[in-house]
Amino acid sequence: MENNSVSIDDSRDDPQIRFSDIFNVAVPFIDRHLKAGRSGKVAIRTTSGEEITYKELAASVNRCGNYFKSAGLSKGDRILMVVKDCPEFFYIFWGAIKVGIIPIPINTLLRAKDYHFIIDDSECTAILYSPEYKDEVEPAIKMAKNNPAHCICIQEENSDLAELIADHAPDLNAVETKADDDCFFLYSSGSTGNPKGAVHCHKDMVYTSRHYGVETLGIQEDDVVFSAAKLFFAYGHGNAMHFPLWVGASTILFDGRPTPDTIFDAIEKYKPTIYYGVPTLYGAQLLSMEQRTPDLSSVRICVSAGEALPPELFKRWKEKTGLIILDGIGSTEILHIFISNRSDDYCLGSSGRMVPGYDAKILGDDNNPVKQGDSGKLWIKGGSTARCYWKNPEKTAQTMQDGWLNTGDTYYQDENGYYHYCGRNDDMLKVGGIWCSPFEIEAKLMEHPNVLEAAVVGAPDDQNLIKPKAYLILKKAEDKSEELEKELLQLCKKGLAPYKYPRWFVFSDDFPRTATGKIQRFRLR
Ligand code: 3UK
Repeated sequence: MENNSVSIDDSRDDPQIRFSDIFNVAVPFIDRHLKAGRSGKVAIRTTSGEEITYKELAASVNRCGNYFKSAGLSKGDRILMVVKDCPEFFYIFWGAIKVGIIPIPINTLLRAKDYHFIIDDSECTAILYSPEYKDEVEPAIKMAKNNPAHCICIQEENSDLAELIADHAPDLNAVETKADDDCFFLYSSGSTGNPKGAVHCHKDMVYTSRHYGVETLGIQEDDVVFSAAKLFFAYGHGNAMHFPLWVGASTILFDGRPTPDTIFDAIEKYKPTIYYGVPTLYGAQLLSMEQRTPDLSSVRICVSAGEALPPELFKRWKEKTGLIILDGIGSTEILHIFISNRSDDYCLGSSGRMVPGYDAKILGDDNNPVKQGDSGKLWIKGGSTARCYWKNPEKTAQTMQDGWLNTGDTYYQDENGYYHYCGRNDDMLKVGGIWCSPFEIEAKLMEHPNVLEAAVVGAPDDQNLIKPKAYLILKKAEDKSEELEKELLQLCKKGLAPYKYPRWFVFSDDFPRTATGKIQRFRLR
């Protein structure tokens, strides 16, 4: 096989991906497009009006790789990226990979103490950041024990990336790496404890792009993608960067805060064919559609991940837009989505069926597989799973065993093969000795027309027994009343197993959320 190439045997039902012995993933994702005749095609369009062709992308990636080399960085060094969604994100990420440096994109919504931890934990040699984040990043650099040789605010006078790389050559041969050499890390924030760096290899992006992007989603060269989930998030990373670059499509980058209006504006103006959102945003978008009728006619696929999509949101979105939302579950450790609904094969309220290339097992408390239909702990095996957590053998051993990854989720599989989410293992409730999924109760509450969002947690009653407690955000706060509480109670008592109705209702304006918008139920408890 030619160096840096991938071969896929399409004649089989489960196409096998093979990698050349020498394999640097920047070649198929960046360089390949020039030979394939896409030099003049737009790879990246920004909502501030920039257009970057595949040829310009490759040249900037190469200049950036050459710049890193000239700055004394070398193979195996790690660089942190606290970078907003902009073309420079691509130049740094791929330029680093091409010269064997390990880029580590991190959440741009973190605080100084988190950056401090990651600067020390990763033992990075450089940190590159957008000026928007300097107030949190710069104090973190000062606090850290590790002293990165290069701290660069990339869109500021004197350290603007475009200027730093301008004098470097636009050609660069990829450094020799292997498909299972370390390529990039993504830090995953657990609900407790410090973030852990999931170590991903060169082959991983190929695996997700092929099995999820192409075989499951059906992304094609003429697609234009737009992800409301940002590039630093593994979900956004695949959506807006890996998949379009794998097939030679175009991606739209928006560096601002995703709100219903900013997202609708971008969709109307840049006309994506694939739109990726998260449930919370779909919910807010639906609400805003009471005032605004956005033109979504360019969109053929809507995707949701990050947390389970409540069936009510799916139904309302379909009613309003005529489009279905494809829910799928992914994780930072697996890199992207491994169970998913499809346009021609979906089951409302489920995460869908297995993505090709992944296997699942659902284990009971005794660590044996449960009967089909019973819920248990979901473990996943597949070729894009992180090799380990960086410098954390204990967590690695707990989470990754014999190629299987413990997702931390409880699932059951129905008789048609669809997987149904029942909650995080740590969020599940036992009520009267029986497992009870907060998610099921939330979905029921959200059927009520006044309810925007619901979060259910376990709370002790006067006998110190755990019972469900519902926190609710109403569409209009003034709708709160005793009458409404009674209606909600009736709705739950009628539609759920008898032990499952919430014993308390608390109305709030917002919920505690992670930086990526997930509800932090443990903080409500
Ligand atoms: C939960 C879901 C129900 C689940 C992610 C798509 O979310 C992503 O990665 P994270 O590491 O979190 C993983 C955990 O989030 N989850 C995600 N999607 C769903 N639960 N239904 C869903 N559709 O607990 C999972 O273990 O932040 C999502 C692609 C790449 C990703 N990294």
